Amino acid sequence: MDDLRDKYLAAIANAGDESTLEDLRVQAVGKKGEISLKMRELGKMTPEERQIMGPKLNALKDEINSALAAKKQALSDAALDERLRAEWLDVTLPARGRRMGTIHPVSQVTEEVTAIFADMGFAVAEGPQVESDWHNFDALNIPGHHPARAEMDTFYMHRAADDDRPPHVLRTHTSPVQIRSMEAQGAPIRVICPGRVYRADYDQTHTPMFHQVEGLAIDKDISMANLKWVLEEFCRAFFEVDGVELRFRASHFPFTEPSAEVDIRCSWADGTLKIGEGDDWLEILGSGMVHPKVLMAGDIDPAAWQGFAFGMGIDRIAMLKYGIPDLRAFFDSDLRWLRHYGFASLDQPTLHGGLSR
Ligand code: 2NL
Repeated sequence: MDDLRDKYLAAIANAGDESTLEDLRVQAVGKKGEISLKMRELGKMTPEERQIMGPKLNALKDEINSALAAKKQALSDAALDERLRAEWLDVTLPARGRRMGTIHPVSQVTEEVTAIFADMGFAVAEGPQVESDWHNFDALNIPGHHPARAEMDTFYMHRAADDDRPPHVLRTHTSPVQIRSMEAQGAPIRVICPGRVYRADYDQTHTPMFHQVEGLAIDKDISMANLKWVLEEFCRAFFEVDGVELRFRASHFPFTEPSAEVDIRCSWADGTLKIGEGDDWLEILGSGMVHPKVLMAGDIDPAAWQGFAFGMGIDRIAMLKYGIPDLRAFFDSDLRWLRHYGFASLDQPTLHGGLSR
């Protein structure tokens, strides 16, 4: 029995893997293993011999089984240690930089403009890009013979030959969204409407789709003075110049009376544009007091209410603020351009954080 014990305990201690261990188990304590065969011999012994040998054999079997179990555990611990060594990973390392794309300057500037006007109490309104010609033109006091309606500027939707209703159009400005806002909520109202607009025009400075933001404020006693303050406040925040100077030039739009175009002071020294200093002026928006006929089209009584409206090109002010030279490149989806002029996706513009950080 001592020989058996020494033999198996040594073999178990030396086993290098689980299958060797399993072979040893079968040889020693398996059904036909050496110890099992010895146990069968108990039957041939005298009761006295059996009383001594029985417990000894059982103890040996237990000892071998626990040596097997302990070795098995040791082997699997060693295997796990080895695997942990091989698959070691420093979870404190920063993640590998994965390109997530960038925010398009048009989206960035739309967010910036929205944040500034939201701070002044303007809500954002959206509407359809395919409009009735009533919402796009008539409601804005643009008569049928007006050049803006001419075939060359406006994209008309297809109509069947036997359909004589007026055709729908791709909206040429976001004003129809404000008409719809007036119809839906009445006065008082303060909204801005950013979005895509379409005009049949393509050259250095025009693309057939571009972006516009318009604003509308209507109340009992809104005046041109409120318009000036709101636009100055906007330009100060957007261009990040404190002593911003604006120039209001008398102008004409069918939907406002009086109307003014707004220029901002700038310089072009060394071919680079600086906003807020110098002796030049740059046109940045159009504005005016909402024409009474337009209020009526929006179901608002012009005898009780009045207000101002303004409009500007988002693409254009994005180019001015961020020094982007070519408008047409905006819509080419060129990845190199997007990486160069795009904004970090997690860097949301906020007024308190500084819009263009
Ligand atoms: C420009 C000029 C302007 C408006 C847009 C407007 C809208 C309603 C009523 C009255 Cl519902 N006016 N919008 C007013 C003045 C100018 O845009 O140069 N845009 C790029």
